[in-house]
Formats: sequence, structure tokens, C-alpha cells
Amino acid sequence: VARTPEPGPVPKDSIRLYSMRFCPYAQRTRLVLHAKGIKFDTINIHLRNKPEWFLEKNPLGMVPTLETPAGEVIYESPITCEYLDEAPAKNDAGAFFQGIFLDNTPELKKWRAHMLEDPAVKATIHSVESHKAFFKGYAVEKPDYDYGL
Ligand SMILES: N[C@@H](CCC(=O)N[C@@H](CS)C(=O)NCC(=O)O)C(=O)O
Repeated sequence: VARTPEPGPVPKDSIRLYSMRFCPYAQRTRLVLHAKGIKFDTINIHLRNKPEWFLEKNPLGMVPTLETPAGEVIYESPITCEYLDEAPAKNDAGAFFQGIFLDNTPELKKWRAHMLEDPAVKATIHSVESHKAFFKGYAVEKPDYDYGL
């Protein structure tokens, strides 16, 4: 077991990736971090001589592993990608995709309008405004589950 010192806590506005430079699984996570412009630091792990503190964070001892400022540890590459994909994009990928795919592709725009006419969609969808109003309350732990009834 390696005796390299344990790194300090993850800075508040950042996320930490435990990685290995040639790991293809970790590359998945790095792709999402870069694509979304998420601020992160990297600690590369010697996988043949793992530090004890790393095994305490992730008993599987595998990379990629993410650590948040709150001390949450996330591993298994598809799960790390999903976790990061849910984080807000700093480079505004949402607006990018909206611009490219919705505003500039008439077929997709038509399909979306068509979907909004579908009875199953109609029965289950809320307007963007209602969603916003609900989540505003939800975020401050005052969810109005009856909103819009
Ligand atoms: N299922 C894992 C596989 C990750 C994996 O195998 N990573 C390798 C490096 S490429 C590793 O950490 N090996 C260390 C070990 O098995 O002890 C994932 O998708 O994250």
C-alpha cells in the first residue's frame, strides 16, 4: 500500500476525479467533464500500489472515481457520466443543443410539436412555467405538490 499523503478536501466550486492517465473508463468521465466545462482537479492513482486513503473512499479501488466537496464518492464510469450530465453546464450546452437542433432543424421542431399533441404526452406534461414555479419551492424545501390543481 502506497504511503502518499491524502489530498485535502475538494474545493467548494469544484469536483475531483481520481483517475489514471491511460484508463479508457476514466476517459469517459473526462470527456463529460470537458464537454460540459465543469471545473475539476485530477489525482492520478498508482493502480499497482494504491494508497490506503483511496481504498477507504472507494473499496473497489477503481478509477474513475469522483469526489464532491460534500464528500460524496461516485464510481463506475457510466454512473459518473450520468452524475456529471445532470450537473448544470458551464458552457451552456443546453442552449447550444436547443439552438442547433430545435431552432435550426425544422423536422425536429415539427416532431416536437407533434409530440405535444399526443394524448399520452398531454396527459402527463406540465408547462415550463409550472415546472419552474414548482421547483422554485422545491429548491427551498417548500414544495407545493398541489401546484396548478
Ligand atoms: N467498470 C469500471 C471499470 C473501471 C476499470 O476497470 N478501471 C481500471 C483502470 S483502466 C482500474 O481501476 N483498475 C484497478 C483495479 O482493477 O484494481 C468502470 O466502468 O468504471
